[in-house]
Amino acid sequence: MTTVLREPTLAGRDRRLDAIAEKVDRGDRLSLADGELLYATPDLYTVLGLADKVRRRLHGYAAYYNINRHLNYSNVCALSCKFCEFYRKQDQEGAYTRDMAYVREEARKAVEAGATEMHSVGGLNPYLPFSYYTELVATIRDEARRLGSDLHVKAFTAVEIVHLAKIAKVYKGANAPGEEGRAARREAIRWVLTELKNAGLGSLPGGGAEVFDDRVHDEAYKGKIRSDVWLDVHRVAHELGLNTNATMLYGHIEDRRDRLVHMLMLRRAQDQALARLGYTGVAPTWNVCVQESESGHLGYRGETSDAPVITLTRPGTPLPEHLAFGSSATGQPAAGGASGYYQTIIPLPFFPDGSELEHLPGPSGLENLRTLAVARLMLDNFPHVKAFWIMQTLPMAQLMLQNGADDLDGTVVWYDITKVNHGAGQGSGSAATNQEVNVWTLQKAIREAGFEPVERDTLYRRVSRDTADGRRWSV
Ligand code: V47
Repeated sequence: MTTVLREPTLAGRDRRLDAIAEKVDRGDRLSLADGELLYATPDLYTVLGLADKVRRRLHGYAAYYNINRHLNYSNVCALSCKFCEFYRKQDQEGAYTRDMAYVREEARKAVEAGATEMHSVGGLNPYLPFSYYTELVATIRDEARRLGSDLHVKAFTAVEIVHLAKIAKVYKGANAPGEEGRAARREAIRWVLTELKNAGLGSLPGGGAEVFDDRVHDEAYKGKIRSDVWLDVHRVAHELGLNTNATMLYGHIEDRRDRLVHMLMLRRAQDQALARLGYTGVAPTWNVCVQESESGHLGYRGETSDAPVITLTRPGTPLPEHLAFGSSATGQPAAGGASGYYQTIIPLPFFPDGSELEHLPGPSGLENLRTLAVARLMLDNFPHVKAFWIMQTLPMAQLMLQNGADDLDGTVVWYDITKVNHGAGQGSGSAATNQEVNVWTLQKAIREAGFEPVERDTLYRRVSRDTADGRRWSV
């Protein structure tokens, strides 16, 4: 899958990249073929430099982080995805489901540490009722408010939302073929998201997207929702005014083209989200065409010129104010901006250890750098690119700030999806699930990379802290 670089990487500029560089200078949209060249060229440094140019155009010297906590409420899962080392069966050793006393205590600890966000995801637990999930969200918010603060709850990946629709018994009819089934599915998703939003949900994380390809899906995570359903959940969330993120899990059995198609499908979905918010396309040229196949699934079917093309990365046109909270390009955060779009793409490198795909090597550091840079270049309508330090490692995430990333995620503390031993010096020790980094370390990593650390909230608004009591904050 990964190409061996035969030419030395410092062999000089690959002139084939000149046309792409010109497009980047003009802010023109890149095509699938451009993406393929960005992956194929041995001239990695030019690719990284182009991504850095776009990143600086959007965010100047700002690099974002937040103070957050991850809460994995249960690892019991009805699925057995091959790439996953997180899931357990109910009667298996190590299976857990957190009760509300635990959730409340985690919220209290988060508030006391000054967190602004609780990121909560879990397995598809067949034993929990729907009310558990609304209670989870409400409990986190309630505890934070009781302590005179608040926590933004970013929770539940798209596959969990569909699972919730099933256990709430509102998913009936959603599997019918064609338009009828899709309408029923969207209605069911809307119902679930509305209930969660009423309970206090603030946004959706980007997990569970994996790679939008039916072959890869059927081989590595068959029981999961496919791309059409994942995109539908996010679309409905956007329609309800909830911002969402998007991930791409790469470096397993997919190939680089699958990753590019994944990016193009997200780019198209973001065009649609931004169009719903009133954005008009800049000089439409062409766009990826995503069509329904005979089996009813969405997939890449070529390129067309009829969809709106909305880019945010043109030179001289800083991000619109409500997409640019905290950006040095626009200065102060705007209040009450429109919402309902993708905020950030988070490329997630595959960790084979402990999974059924343990025999695979996982992506190299160079592949991680390149993939993040390619994502920055292809996803010209995503305001942010996150180098999730937990999976990239902090030193690599620091390097990525110079190659397209503008965000590191946050302080995290406890993370159970992948268990990486980051070792001493980056947090409170080497226990695999205890993966904490303190604010000082995040800020230091950002400054060392030549950027200005900007604390943001989940919606990328600049956070101000009370100088007397650092736990108190406002946006
Ligand atoms: O959905 C699971 C991935 C995701 C492995 O939205 C794996 O801000 C690598 O989505 N190797 C969860 N990845 C993480 C996630 C996330 C993280 C940080 C920030 C945000 C955000 C979202 O982790 C899962 C899955 O795609 N994953 N197993 C693995 N072995």
